[in-house]
Amino acid sequence: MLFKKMLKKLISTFILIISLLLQSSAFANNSEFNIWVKNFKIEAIKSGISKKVVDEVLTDVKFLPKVIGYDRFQPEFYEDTYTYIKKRTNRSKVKKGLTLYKKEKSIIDKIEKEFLIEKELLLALMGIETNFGNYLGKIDIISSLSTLSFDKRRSEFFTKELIILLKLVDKKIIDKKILFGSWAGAFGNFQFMPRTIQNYAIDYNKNTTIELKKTEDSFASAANYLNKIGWKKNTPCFIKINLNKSIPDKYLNSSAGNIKNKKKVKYFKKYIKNYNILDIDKNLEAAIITPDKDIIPGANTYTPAYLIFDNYEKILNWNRSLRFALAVCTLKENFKNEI
Ligand SMILES: [Ca+2]
Repeated sequence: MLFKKMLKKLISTFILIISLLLQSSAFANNSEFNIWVKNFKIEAIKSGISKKVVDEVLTDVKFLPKVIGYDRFQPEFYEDTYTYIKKRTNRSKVKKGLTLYKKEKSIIDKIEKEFLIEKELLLALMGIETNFGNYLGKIDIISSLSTLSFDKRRSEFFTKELIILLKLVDKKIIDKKILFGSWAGAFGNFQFMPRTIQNYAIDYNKNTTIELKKTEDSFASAANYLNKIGWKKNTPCFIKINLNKSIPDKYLNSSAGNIKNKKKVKYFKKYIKNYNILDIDKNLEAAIITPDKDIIPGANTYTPAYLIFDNYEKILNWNRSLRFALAVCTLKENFKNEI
């Protein structure tokens, strides 16, 4: 009994000490953060942004500990490829996309023609990024970008993004009132980072600001981005294959960082069981990916496997994840069968 009491007391003392420590580190962080904000403002003004905008936008800037939490502790659990794709390309997602398409048909069709990007691809990207505008993110991205710039881990990258964003606000291209999005600073229907906005976003309806939470500007900006990075309309993205175990390991890509060993499809003939029934131009350049290999513990090395083409790599440009690109192209095909 006495021991239990002592243990209880010990635990509550321990919790008290931990919370005091956390509080004091938050205080320390806050005061250091305030110094960082002060210095950052000077740098921002030096880089040509007006003092008025710098002061206005950064008035309520806050250090957001939860953003550091997301940055440090991104879950290392990976769903296997089939589960990942299935979850993101299901029937209800297709239905939701079709409803949006019916509502905005004339504008989406116009953008498809003008930028030579399939409407199905645009719908697929919006569906996977934000579930058609339903998950736009609610974090004040001035604070999240500032927190990540203040933090040492990727300070340089996020400081540049924050400066770009302030410049866009200063030029009145982006309205500071709409700057709510993901913890990493992406926002809008297609989750653009500031640099992507600067390089590819457009004011399609010509009302002087780029509204990435509205259909016209967001669809045109996404289509412009895909066009500029070289997506080719009506050419393939990927095709599923059944591999022979005789295939040398070097041809199996399982990381999105650097796709290697690209060859013409026909070069891989002896390694692909279903080669003769593949409905694809055998002279196309392709690489083989096996996304579960090395990532899912105990996964079969040879399944699932896909031949991927140039277009697939364009989607990797958008987001460097093998599964993401597979899901986008799968959802695109699901739409194709319905529109
Ligand atoms: Ca506009």
